[in-house]
Amino acid sequence: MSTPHADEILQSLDIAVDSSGVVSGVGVETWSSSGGEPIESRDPTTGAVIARVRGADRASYDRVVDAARVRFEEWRMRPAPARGEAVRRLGELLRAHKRALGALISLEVGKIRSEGLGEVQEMIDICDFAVGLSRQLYGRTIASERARHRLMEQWLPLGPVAVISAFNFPMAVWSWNAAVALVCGDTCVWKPSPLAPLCSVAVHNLCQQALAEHDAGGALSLCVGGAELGGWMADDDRFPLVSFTGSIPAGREVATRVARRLGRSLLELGGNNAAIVLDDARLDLAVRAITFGAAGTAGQRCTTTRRVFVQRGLAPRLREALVRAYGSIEIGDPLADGVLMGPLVTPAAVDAYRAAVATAREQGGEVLTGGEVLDRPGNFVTPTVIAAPAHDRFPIAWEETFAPILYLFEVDDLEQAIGWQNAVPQGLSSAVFTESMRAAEQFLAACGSDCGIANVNAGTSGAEIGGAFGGEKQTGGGRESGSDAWRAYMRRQTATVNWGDELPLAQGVRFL
Ligand code: UN1
Repeated sequence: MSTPHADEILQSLDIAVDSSGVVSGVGVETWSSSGGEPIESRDPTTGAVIARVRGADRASYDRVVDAARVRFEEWRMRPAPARGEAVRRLGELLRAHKRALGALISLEVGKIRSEGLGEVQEMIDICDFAVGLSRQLYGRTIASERARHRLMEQWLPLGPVAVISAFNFPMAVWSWNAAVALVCGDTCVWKPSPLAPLCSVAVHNLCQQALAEHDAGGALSLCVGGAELGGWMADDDRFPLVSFTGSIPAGREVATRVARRLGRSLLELGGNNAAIVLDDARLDLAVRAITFGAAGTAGQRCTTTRRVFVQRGLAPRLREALVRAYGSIEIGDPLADGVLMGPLVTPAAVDAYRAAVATAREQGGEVLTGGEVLDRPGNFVTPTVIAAPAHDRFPIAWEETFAPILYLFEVDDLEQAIGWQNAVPQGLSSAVFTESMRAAEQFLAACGSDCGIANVNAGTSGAEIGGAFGGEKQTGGGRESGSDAWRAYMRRQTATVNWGDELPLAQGVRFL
């Protein structure tokens, strides 16, 4: 049933699989491991089923959410630095299991080894960040207009948070939410992508260990399932906040349902990220950044570089250099040495790739390299560069295809490049390559990139956790991970304390 290295990886993470290939549960209080249909985890490299994980039915889901609610009432009263200690322990366990967790990501979603390890590092980093944050949940004091009054703003825990994550970062995106939410005093219920249930079980097991050592069982729990489960969470008043990462259509559905009950949602949806390369750019930097940005993770990051706007003077050289760089990308088993690109996640993703390449050709694009589905087991395609006509006559480039397809446009100048870059519904990440200080500043100014992330001489993907991560327009407007993104997980309270003997009213109002 499973590929040879799969057993080894699962064993090293204490994931037990019974004789019928189903992962056996941990505690039902924290992991909704009964009732629902088993969900198959498939290895995208071979197409084989690795194991099956039981999904949550409604009754087990309700039990998990109730437990998260009960734990919240206790957790919110612990001092934040004490909550940080549990996150510190989780970070230690992630460090100790980094290699195996990275390999499991490669096995289940097809990331190359280095990127699987990078994803685990991202989790470790956010745990470190959250531990520090646990002593920095600052509010402000405000000068009161009334005598002998103190006016202050404080941040308080919000409640259980639903975290719905996508397959492409099957561990890290959850951790950006969970590590921060925990120190903020919230509990979390995680619905991972049904394409990556084993990654969630492995992480969940480590969470249980860390939480048990801090007498905090139930603060992090797991429910495995598909869209129906996501719908339960969106409609569930027990979650004041639903954090959703995924496609724009699914995000629209979740946000609408959460809004109907006047809940809060934190959205991290699709991107359609561009790199602008001006005539004076360092070609070597641009080529490396674009190749990693577009072909890395087989084009399956929300930050993947999907469009390049190159100024005419440099266009022939960039084209040639990109085709050469793409020629050196070894495709294959993501855990094998030297491989730089693994498979796409599912056969459906291969179909979407094939369809986009065909549409691009119909719309006047010329495939410079790639464009093929490999004739071998697994979901393998070749990384593709397509020379595109004018952006406004090439609608396929306005949408996000989650695959390694890069559209290359020639532009006259920076203004045209920025105009085309911003002319799509998504607004996540962006980059400019230039040696000109003025051009870089123009790109970062109000007339420049309209994205949540804007980089100079660095690619669109691979953001650090220290910054707030997220984007504008249909990307959803949410911010996760570093900076002050923690505020989304707390409620703000404005408090006025009168320590005098009088009761002056604000705005000088007189009454009684
Ligand atoms: C995503 O693809 O959903 O900036 C997140 C990056 C990573 C996160 C991507 N740190 O590419």
